[in-house]
Amino acid sequence: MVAVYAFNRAIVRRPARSAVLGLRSVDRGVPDVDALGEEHAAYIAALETLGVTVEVLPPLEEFPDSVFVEDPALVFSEGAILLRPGAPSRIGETAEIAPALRAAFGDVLDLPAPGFADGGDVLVMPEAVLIGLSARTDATGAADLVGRLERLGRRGRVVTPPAGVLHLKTGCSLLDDETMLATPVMAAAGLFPGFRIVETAPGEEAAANALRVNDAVLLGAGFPRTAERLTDLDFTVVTVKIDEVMKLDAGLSCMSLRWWAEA
Ligand code: CIR
Repeated sequence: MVAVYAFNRAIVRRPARSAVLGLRSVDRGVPDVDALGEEHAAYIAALETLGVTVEVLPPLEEFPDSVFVEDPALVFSEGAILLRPGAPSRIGETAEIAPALRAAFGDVLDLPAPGFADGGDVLVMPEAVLIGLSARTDATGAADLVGRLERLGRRGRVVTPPAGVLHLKTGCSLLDDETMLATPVMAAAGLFPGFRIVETAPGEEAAANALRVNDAVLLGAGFPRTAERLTDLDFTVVTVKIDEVMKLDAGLSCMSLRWWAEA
């Protein structure tokens, strides 16, 4: 099986001008939509440079957070799962992303009502798929998702991340088959038995939502000490500016759905 961080296809959606109305739990300022568009374009370019063919969907003004395509769906080489995002303003994003997934995958499953699950709460690891309970992902949604994952040959495991994080992956990301990048708080939660954990540097917790893509780790720009920790461990780090993205409580995984498509 190819590594869970081997990707040759991705779907992204351009940010809408309505992104200024996107959900924000912490006020870090209103994002500048032009700068957000530039960050998004640079993100696409970074994926392409790493060997990923990117399908770019048009912006959706009626859904301010729809640039974060990771939340309404999950994708694997074996098929896709349409999710039910837990924020009322985002539930309609699933129907919007569905056509692109039906075109790309033979097998597209649905998460049934009434549960909710956001893709940001799902961390794909080599042996299991972690599903974090959160304000967006409830126990019913998580349990139903375990069943859907089984149908795609994947083992789901439900975990309870520390309180106060938006999504499981707000605080952690997979670096390789045995290494996890995590905030100190997430690292202390004991969610990753058997993994070597690299902690984000003090004050750089937002770096935790990194994205391993093929041979490189995409890391937000502006986290020099965390970048150094990764390069010291021989990871190839590619930095991407996400200042505007972070104002919307998001990071690098949130802006794409990624998978390995067999030729
Ligand atoms: C939201 O609150 O839903 C968006 N403003 C941010 C979504 C970030 N997505 C992710 O972490 N997967």
